[in-house]
Amino acid sequence: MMKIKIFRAFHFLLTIISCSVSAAAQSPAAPPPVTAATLQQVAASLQMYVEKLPEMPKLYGYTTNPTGSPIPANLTIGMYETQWKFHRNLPATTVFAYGTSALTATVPGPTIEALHGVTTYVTWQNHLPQSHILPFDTTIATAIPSHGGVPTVVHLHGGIHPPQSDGNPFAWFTAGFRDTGSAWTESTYLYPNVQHAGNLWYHDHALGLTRVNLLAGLIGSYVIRDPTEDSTLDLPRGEFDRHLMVFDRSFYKDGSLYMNYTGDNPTIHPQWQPEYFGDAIIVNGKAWPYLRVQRRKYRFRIINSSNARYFRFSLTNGLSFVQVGSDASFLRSPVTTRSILLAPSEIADVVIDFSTTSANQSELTNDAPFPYPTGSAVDQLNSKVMKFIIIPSASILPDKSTAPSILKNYPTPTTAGASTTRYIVLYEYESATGNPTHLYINGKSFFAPVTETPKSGTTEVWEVINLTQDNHPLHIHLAEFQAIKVQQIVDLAGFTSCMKTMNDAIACNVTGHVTGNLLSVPDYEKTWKNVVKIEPGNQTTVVVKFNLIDNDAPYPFDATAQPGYVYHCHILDHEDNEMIRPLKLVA
Ligand SMILES: *[C@@H]1O[C@H](CO)[C@@H](O)[C@H](O)[C@H]1NC(C)=O
Ligand SMILES: *[C@@H]1O[C@H](CO)[C@@H](O)[C@H](O)[C@H]1NC(C)=O
Ligand SMILES: *[C@@H]1O[C@H](CO)[C@@H](O)[C@H](O)[C@H]1NC(C)=O
Ligand SMILES: *[C@@H]1O[C@H](CO)[C@@H](O)[C@H](O)[C@H]1NC(C)=O
Ligand SMILES: *[C@@H]1O[C@H](CO)[C@@H](O)[C@H](O)[C@H]1NC(C)=O
Ligand SMILES: *[C@@H]1O[C@H](CO)[C@@H](O)[C@H](O)[C@H]1NC(C)=O
Ligand SMILES: CC(=O)N[C@H]1CO[C@H](CO)[C@@H](O)[C@@H]1O
Ligand SMILES: [Cu+2]
Repeated sequence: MMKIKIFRAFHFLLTIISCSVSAAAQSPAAPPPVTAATLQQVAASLQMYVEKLPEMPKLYGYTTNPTGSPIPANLTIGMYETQWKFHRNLPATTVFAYGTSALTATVPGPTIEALHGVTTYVTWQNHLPQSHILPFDTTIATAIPSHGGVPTVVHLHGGIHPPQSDGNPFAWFTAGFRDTGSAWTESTYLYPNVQHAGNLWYHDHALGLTRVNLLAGLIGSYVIRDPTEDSTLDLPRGEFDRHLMVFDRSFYKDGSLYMNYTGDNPTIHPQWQPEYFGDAIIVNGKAWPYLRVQRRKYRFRIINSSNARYFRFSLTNGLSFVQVGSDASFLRSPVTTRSILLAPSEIADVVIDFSTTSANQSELTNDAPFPYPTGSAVDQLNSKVMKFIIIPSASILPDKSTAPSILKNYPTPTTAGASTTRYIVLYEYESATGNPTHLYINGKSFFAPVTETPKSGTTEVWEVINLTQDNHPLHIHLAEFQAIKVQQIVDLAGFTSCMKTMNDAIACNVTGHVTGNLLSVPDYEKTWKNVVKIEPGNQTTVVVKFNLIDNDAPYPFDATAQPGYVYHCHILDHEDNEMIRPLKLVA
């Protein structure tokens, strides 16, 4: 009890401190102002499809003992300031990158290959300089070290691991651990990899700096493989199984990363903007790359690591996606689709069969408006992602891979047996001029005492209601979850105005209002996930499991320990401005 109190008092202190430090003392000096037209010109000057798609370096999260059995590995991964060339027409750019040395650090960072059932230990080290390369905003709750440096903390997105290894926003640290946040306890993180095979990614999660640190380059992918699944499923493997980490960035003429130094509500927040959109689409660290493929099946694990851009992908020349999995898990059966909508931080695991076209190339395109779903239409730049060049058939190796009709039978999500139903309501607040000032969940700041305290080992139902104009990707740490129902809210205006005064779903007669049309959950989202999209003006019913989904087994570690977990919107600009709440499991 005592410990919790100290922890909270410290958070409070931290906010006070952060508000009293002037932004100029911490944020880098602003470069000369630049217009949106110039940024677009720079992006437009990057010739499409001339950069080869990089494959990021691999690090193995396991090793073998003398008898050949897999055993845990100890990795050390650093964060470095380095130079990265996003395109041959662009000067090298200063970035923050993960890697095993300053020379080998990449954007995105190395792909960590983990094995189901074998623990991976990672010692995360911060080698970043005294000052940030991008602007940030100390009027939102932000980690501020007393001795300078860039606060960082790594979260393995989708990982089922103890709270001490979760990368709590308050567990940040600077170079050499000179300063640490109030929840910092250890430098080596433990990832048990007890969950089924799936697609994860790691990224920074420092308080109030997540959007900035990811924009600077602190992202990487992590895959859990299960040899039994590999042998029973026969999906494309080896060089035919690739990661595509997609994000958007804008650049100044000198090649440096662009982020707006002026907030859209500068008297309240000098720098914060509700969403970042870049003009250039980057895949595995290169703008609009190409990949030479054989006329056969490939598996692509597509990760949207944009700050705020949704992508709706399609392929030209008649190709389809055969979606086999999402972020957390396989689908029960493959779903063939011409287009896939990915929210920030969502992952699609797809097979593309290049033998089903006679064309010699196919473009991966995007047509999602931004912000999604009511924002601007894409233009000729951000409507393109990358190109596949299909090499002449003479060089095909026999392709025996398949996307079998039954991939995996996970338990079906059900509300029966749920221990608790919670209403999770998303709010956006605006200034008198109608510009967003901050976003809250359940009308509460991140610093308000914890209200979500699920019992470890149980299943809950979360009724998620969006009272904002945007679609928000909801991410719950530790849990795996699945949307089972989306229903429109009738008399939305009346319900919203009641909620804005009372902030109490039951008192505002939520069940009387959630009586509108049912929307279908797309087939390719009917699986256990780490992120679900929350439609505006609708209630989304989400089954949330706080145990291992395969067999309902309890977590093999103490999930109730300090500092607990968090759940939040995965639009990073929203998360940083408090669309985030603590999540504390109890025994
Ligand atoms: C990893 O570190 C642990 C604890 O320090 C140690 O017991 C283990 O032997 C190490 N594993 C390898 C492969 O070095
Ligand atoms: C930066 O944000 C300010 C405030 O919203 C806006 O006026 C300006 O046009 C933005 N700059 C660019 C290049 O978009
Ligand atoms: C990528 O993720 C961002 C934020 O997490 C989201 O805004 C964007 O829509 C996503 N894009 C795609 C293509 O999924
Ligand atoms: C691909 O096909 C187009 C039109 O059929 C042709 O113009 C082009 O030269 C071909 N490219 C390659 C690389 O074979
Ligand atoms: C809740 O709303 C429904 C539908 O508008 C209405 O029929 C019902 O009387 C309301 N219940 C209360 C307690 O206000
Ligand atoms: C619910 O979501 C659907 C799909 O995005 C949208 O068409 C509809 O307008 C939403 N309902 C309300 C009341 O906003
Ligand atoms: C697109 C959409 O329907 N957005 C709605 C989200 O919820 C708010 C408040 O309830 C509505 O005003 C928006 O129209
Ligand atoms: Cu959001």
